[in-house]
Amino acid sequence: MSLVSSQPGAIHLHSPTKMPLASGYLWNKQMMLQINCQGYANAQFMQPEPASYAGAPVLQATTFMQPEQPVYAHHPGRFFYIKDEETGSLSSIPFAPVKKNHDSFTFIVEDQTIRWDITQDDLVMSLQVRLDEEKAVEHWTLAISNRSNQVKKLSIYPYFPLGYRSWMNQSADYDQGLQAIVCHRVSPYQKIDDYYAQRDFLELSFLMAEAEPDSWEARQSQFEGELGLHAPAGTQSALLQRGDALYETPCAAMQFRRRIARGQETSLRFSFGAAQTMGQLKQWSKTFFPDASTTKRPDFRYTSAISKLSTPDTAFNDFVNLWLPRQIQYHNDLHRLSTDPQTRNFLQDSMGLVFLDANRARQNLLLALSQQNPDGSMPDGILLHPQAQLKYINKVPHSDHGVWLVIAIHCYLRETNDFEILDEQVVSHYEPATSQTVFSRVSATIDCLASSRDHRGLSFINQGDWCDPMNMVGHQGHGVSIWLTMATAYAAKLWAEICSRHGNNELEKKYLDLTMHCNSAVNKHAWAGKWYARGISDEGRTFGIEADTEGKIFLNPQSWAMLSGAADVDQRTRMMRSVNNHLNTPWGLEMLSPAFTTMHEDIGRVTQKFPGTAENGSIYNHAAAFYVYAMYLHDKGETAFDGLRKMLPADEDDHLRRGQLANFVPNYYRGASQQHPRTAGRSSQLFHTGTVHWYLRCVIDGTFGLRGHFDRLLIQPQLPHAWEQASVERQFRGARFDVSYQRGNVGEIAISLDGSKLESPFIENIKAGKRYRVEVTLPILEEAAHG
Ligand code: CEZ
Repeated sequence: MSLVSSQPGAIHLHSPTKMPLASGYLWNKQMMLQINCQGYANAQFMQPEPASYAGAPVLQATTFMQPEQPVYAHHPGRFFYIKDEETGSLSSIPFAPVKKNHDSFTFIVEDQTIRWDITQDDLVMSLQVRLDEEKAVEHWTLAISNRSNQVKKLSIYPYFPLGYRSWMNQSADYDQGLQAIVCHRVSPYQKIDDYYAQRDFLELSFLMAEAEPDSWEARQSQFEGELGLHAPAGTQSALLQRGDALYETPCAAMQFRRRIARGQETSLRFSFGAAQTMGQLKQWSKTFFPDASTTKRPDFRYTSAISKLSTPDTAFNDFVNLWLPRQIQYHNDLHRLSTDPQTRNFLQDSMGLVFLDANRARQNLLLALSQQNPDGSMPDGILLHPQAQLKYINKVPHSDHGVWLVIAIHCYLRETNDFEILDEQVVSHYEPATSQTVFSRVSATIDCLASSRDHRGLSFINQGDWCDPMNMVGHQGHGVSIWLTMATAYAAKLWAEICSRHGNNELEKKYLDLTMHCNSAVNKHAWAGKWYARGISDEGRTFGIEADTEGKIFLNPQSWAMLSGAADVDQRTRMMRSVNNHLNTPWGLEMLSPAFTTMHEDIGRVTQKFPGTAENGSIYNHAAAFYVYAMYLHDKGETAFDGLRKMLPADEDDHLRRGQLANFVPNYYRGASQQHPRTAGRSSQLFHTGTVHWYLRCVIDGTFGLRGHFDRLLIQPQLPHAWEQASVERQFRGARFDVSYQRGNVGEIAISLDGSKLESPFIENIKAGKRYRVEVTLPILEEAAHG
């Protein structure tokens, strides 16, 4: 059997050990659960800052979600031990902690459930988890049927470790009335103010069972004993010992003794999560285990403006039909588990949201604008909650946030044509509150970007731009970012287009001039012959050039020179060649190369990251997506699609190398492929990434060429040449377009709308509610990737 197989809406992995970190994630508006094929899990809920109801057995540092987190023997997870009472043999599902090989194993990730189908010793076991619709609660079902010729006498033990809950107060015990292990904690604090802030926290963790258990254990050390989790003491005796945890590490373990006759099935249901009070748990217990018929929920909750893809590349179809809009929605629901998303992230999330829920995107844009600084610049983070504060990276001043405002609004307008938004008054959330229109606020943002440039016309980088850890290029106030200068040029170009459509030709000219100035400044100071440099340090050192021994070439300035229009045809050709020679790998494009191996005090923290991880020369998919977008804008569809495709695992070897499934685009894959070939291609496993929003734009605007153009739809596809045909459904301005593509004997693309040939690539006079049929015939062409 192949290692990985998929069908619309589900990806199956048939081994628990070949890709041990392969995982799925589920979320609702309050929480996120990531669980891997072996059963190790990370769950967090928002109250309003991230919190947990089960965690590590030691004090944990609070931080944002990190890539490449390892699992360890006592890692939190959801485990079920199965003991054959007659033979005494012990195994566990999904796989950990016993890690005994099953006769068959399938890990199945779906939109709303994560499941395992496992067979072992004539037992057919099916385990599944889904989340509550709104609460921070997981609902688990385990069904076991007996295919042997004898009665099976089993003890089934759910074992849900809770971890070290608090240094002030933690305890756990079984509650008879609730049929639940309930763990109490007091979240540690020292300041009195925090007492009031934390008073309403969900401090209870619970594992509730539908059926009454035969026994239980709430004290972790008593459950585990001395032999370790693969042979816990609790499972060695006939019954669990019903221990409580009194300021001792708690756990939630239960025992169910079941005799399963031949051909019969037994099933158990559990709910696991966080609650505030015992009274609340009592209430909830009545609703947690409804009839199976009422728990059915529709599949495919997430669709975007482009759906029902049918192309020869089925994994790509599945990704764009489901997993991609799903990941975009996740970002917009939980904002990377933060209450103060970085402004650039929030705005790019809104950009993706334009294609899922344009109204919500609109509200988000207005919210971001209401937090604009009085000088017109955008703040480092957007506060989503009255108590939210700027934290972590948002305490470090970055220079680029305004750029993303313009990009997101431009994208919103192209898709919706909602020019009324420009006249909306936005009241600032600062005192004294001022009211200004969206139009004047966005203009002020660009003016601010324009004035944050030096005498050469290059943009000051401050303590970072898009690249957070590039914090020491300009911390003394002189260093500049070539990328940001280009991004400013690009933003000004987009805004000029809006000004012109808004009837303001004076401003249109002003912003086109700004674009021109920025572009000529980068051409004068940063074109290095074969590519553009990345920046100029406080001391005036230009870096990201051939003469550097490491960090010679950065991807972002090349991509954005193509977006901003700084690069002419000759420069584009040279850059693309350089990108291909220096940055291309089988897993995508590296962000820079060679990766830094030592601290460069005039560049900063990025050079201290391990070579080939994160911003230090990994295949950072967000950066790769900018390049793909630039390729589509310059009609390099083949190279562009190659970039998109490489963001996902393909064949079996590729899955093994990356170690993750195609259910999300990760933040990065390991790069530095020349320096560290052994680890190159390995997934970061982190599904927080701005890549997804650009990915969807690339697919809509580029691959299928169904680009919103204010009141019109522009048809300009760049299908991969290997595709003979394809079809897709596009929603645009309330109308539905059934679009089919095929190759034929035509010199150039021919389009027909409801059977009549279109003379221009635009579809106009679109009527909401109407269904259109679009047929596109494409010429048979050859263009080599990375040509
Ligand atoms: O955070 C991302 C940011 O969320 O890094 C991107 C940036 O554009 C995104 O807005 C590139 O720098 O501080 C660090 O060193 C972290 O590595 C962050 O830069 C990084 C996080 O790992 C999340 O991906």
